[in-house]
Amino acid sequence: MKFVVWKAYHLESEEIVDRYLAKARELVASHEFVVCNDEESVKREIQDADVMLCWKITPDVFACARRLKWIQFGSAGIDHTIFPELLNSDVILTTLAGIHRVVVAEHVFALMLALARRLNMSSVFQLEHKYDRTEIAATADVLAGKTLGIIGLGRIGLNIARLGKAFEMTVVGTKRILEGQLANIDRIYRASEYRKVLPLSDYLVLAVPLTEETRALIGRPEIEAMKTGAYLINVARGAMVDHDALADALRSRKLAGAALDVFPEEPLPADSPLWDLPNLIITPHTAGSHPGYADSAAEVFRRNLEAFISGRPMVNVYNRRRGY
Ligand code: OXD
Repeated sequence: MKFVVWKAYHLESEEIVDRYLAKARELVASHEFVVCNDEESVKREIQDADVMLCWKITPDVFACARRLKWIQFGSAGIDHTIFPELLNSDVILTTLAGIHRVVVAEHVFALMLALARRLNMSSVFQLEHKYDRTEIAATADVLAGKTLGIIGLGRIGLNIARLGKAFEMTVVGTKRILEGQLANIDRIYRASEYRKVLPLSDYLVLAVPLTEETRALIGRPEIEAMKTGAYLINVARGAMVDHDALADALRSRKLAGAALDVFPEEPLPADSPLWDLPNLIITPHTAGSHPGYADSAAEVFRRNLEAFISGRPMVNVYNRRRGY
């Protein structure tokens, strides 16, 4: 079999990606394994490849594939690289969904604590050598006793809920399929009822995949429905939030603060007004970054490789009907 790798568009460091690819190469030692860095070489090498490992594929590259059967993507979400020809093909698409569940939940709590404890204000003061307690002492708050609303109780959402309980928060959330009893959740709603979570939440976290149902999930009316003084944290996808409406709500203090790890356009353009909002924390799509990526990604690839070769069910298969 031939495996082709297109090493472009990844969110990890080169060193971490190289470690993942070295492990993947070992797993397919008896097969051909070709790593491409540029579009021209991948267009050539994909022609007779059976399997591709990549972070993104374009229609032009996909059009060159003659016998491709499986693509293992290097990210949890693949909304950025879905196009009709890929969707309508019978190539198996697998993702790394789930590998970020602990690190993203910890990132969410880092952001929530930073917002509650006004760490962004302290950081600005530190750069200015300014020892000023007044506003920080007057506005810093605690998480205990507050309500945490989680839109999307999937693998990441459930880990956020686990931490929420450790911080003595009330946890409410939404789930696409309601089945059985879920640990760490005080109240659960169907995905379509997510607006019920808005007025309950002191901290509202978006942790759903981007699909037609979740695009533009939080617009002006939804922000209006939130508690005055609440916080919004988005570690899902930028296209879910109306950023003009969010900026207005942060300026008027309808929302006390927000934290964004994802943006409709990445990198966030240098002239975006979001940069200048003092009550907004921006992280550059790093909620899932950690050194364990190489091992976790290679483990998903190993399981899928074994399943692919033996014809058993693979893990993290992209569901074309659900859109994730
Ligand atoms: C992903 C991510 O893997 O956003 O999809 O980090």
